[in-house]
Amino acid sequence: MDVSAVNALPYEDFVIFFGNVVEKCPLITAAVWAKRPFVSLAALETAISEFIDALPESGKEGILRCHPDLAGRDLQSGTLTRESREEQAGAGMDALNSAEASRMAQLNEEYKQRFGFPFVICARMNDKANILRQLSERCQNERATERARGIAEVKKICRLRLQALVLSDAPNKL
Ligand code: 2AL
Repeated sequence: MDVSAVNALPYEDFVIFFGNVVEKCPLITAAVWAKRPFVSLAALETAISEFIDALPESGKEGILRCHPDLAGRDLQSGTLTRESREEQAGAGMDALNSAEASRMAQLNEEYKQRFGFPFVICARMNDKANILRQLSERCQNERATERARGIAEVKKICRLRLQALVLSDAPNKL
């Protein structure tokens, strides 16, 4: 799908197609539709990034709270979004041994207790060992540092989701 095809999408289709580039935040996609025409896919990504940056800190934390835990309840109950399921499986989150699973659950809880939002990391850019190490290290940070770090990870996830969508021929199915 090239950028002219993206620019030609009515907002209903645009939101269906790009609505989960930020996990469970179709409002962001719906808002940036009004910024068309995009000169490139990178310009669409920039529009999303700028929208997020303009939110108050409470809005940024809201975005983080829309993310499922890694190896958490949604993975176990099969209720992850397709994108999240693929990302988590790619990082081995669906194949943790019992020691790893309980460490992950314990650290995820500790992180949420401390910050009031979940630990977010771009799973496609990390493996299991790296995720566990970063989760443990990042529990020590300040809240504002973690809010910014989590949002930076959301943007990495968004970039990879956008690329996957635009490279696929999925729009033909709209
Ligand atoms: C996720 C997710 O669902 N996909 C990803 O890359 N990271 N969740 C998370 N809490 O980091």
